[in-house]
Amino acid sequence: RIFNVVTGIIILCGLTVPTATGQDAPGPEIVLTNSASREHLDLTGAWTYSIDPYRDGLKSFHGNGPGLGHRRYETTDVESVTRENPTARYEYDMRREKIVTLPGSWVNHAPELRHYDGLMWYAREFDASPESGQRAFLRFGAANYTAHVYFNGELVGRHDGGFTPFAFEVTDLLQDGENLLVVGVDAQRTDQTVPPPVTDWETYGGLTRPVRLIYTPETFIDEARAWLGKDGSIMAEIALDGPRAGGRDVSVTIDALGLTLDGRTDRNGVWQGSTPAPEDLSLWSPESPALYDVAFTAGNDTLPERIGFRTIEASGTDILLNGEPIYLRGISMHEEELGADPGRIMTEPAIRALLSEIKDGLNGNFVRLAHYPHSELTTRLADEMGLLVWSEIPVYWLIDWDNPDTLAEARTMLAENMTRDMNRASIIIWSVANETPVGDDRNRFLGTLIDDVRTRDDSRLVSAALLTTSETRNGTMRTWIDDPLADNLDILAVNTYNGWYGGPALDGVDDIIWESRHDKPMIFSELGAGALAGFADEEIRRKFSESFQADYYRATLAMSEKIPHLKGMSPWILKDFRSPRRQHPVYQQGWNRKGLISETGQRKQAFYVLSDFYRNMQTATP
Ligand code: GCB
Repeated sequence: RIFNVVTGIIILCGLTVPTATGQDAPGPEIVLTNSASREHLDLTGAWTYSIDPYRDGLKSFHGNGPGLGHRRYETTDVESVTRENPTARYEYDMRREKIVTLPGSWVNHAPELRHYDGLMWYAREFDASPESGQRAFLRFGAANYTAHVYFNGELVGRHDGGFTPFAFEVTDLLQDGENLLVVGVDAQRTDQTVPPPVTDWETYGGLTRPVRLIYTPETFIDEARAWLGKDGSIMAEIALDGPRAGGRDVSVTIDALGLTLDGRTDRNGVWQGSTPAPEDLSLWSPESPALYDVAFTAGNDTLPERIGFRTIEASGTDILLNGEPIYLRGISMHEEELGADPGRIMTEPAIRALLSEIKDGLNGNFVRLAHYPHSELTTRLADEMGLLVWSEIPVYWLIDWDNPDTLAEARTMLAENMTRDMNRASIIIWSVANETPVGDDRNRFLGTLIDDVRTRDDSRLVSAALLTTSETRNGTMRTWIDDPLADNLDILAVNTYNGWYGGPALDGVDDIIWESRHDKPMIFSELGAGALAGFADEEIRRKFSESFQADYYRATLAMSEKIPHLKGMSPWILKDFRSPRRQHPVYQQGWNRKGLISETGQRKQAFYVLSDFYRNMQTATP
């Protein structure tokens, strides 16, 4: 709904209208902006689980269609039924299964589940006491990868994609008293999914983010957004859901600025308005991450938010934050907490620990959240702590480019990610892909995603991590971007590993010539080398030693200083992360070792090289 409003604004202002493909962009039916602020029942905590490698819980006994398989989602109390009827036969009993604490990934439930890639059933009983006139929604922060959601024995919905939120209405199924929620979570990816099966990170199947039963009034604010427009106005939009969504009075209030906007929704339940920003507005920036309490109101429903106001633009080869050139002093990060045995359990302290290493340890102002949408808590903390964010969807390496279902999945994922985080000032870049080889089908696929971003949001930049083309003549290597997508992106981003994966020896890296063939800012979305923490190897300085990694950083940073159009970087990567494809028995043992800190947080030599580089840069250009 809000999506159409943005298109409307664009047309009114007479700006370029995105292509038709963008206008069909699928959005989530229910967004539930800032759902954590609503009255809710927190369903994190104890759940039972049961593996189902043959997925027969979803099929008939012989596996050929729906029917009487081992249906773990039924409400039957197996124990009491079998006590009364001794001939009854059940080969499952979710109420008596093993217990785990969710959210989390099943890699931590039991050692034999580390590489389990099938269907897992989770069940949770809870008591509810809904009030009349209230609506109820089951809202999942993320389920990796496919979720089949059953409530009180009924299928209420299915969701594909492991990193974005989804919600199903259960108002009519919710009982006063005991309720049973069962979710089948299937971690398997296929060649048609986003991402495909082959990546370079741990899959972490499971219910990895909070599950909540959310209560709303009958007509409620489903989407609400406020931001600083390019013309300096505070813009706001509200979309209502419910029987009285149309023609309803709505308002947006920012007490600290003494500002109220109000109006009435159209017949689709949508309203948008704007007002010149007051002179005393403090702009959001990494140095001063000012956030305002904003209250959105519609009838008896009020939704609070904390919102920062800033502008971001690309101008020539510059990136302008609030109109001033900025260099992105960044690092990349996977969604994996510190510790010897992580399970993608991103609590607030766990996220804070990682983001503090970037902000305070590395003197950074930017984080690339690779390679998929991270927890909504992460982007909220980035707002609060003052870190600019690159937010990405897992269109990674090889995708089934000409498959319409795969494209639909990527578009839905993009829409879910964007609608979730529209109020995060920290997010300045939506990225649509990582390292995807140029080709007609791929160009079309990514072109559609770029159109979707632009249609939905003109207050941020769009990018993708691209591959480069190189040529070596007379010992000199020249590199440039030869990708038709570049014309369509605001920021050009490239992953570069010269001196680690190919390219010249380290002492030749800073001689590489980077040509600019587009009048646009470029960033290094990745650069990096592996090192086992504690393996210094000062004399030989071989690959996987801390000294090699530190030399690699010195050489690559020296190279970076010779590229005038380079306006930032997010080296690969903050922390060593689990990757099943990294199996060197001495140096890796199942971990990608390109972290600047080890999995337990031990800083490697290269950490200090980058930290010093960023500190000097900060002093030179505050
Ligand atoms: C890349 C990928 C990243 C990998 C990294 C590596 O280019 O984008 O996902 O983990 O290289 O370590 O090889």
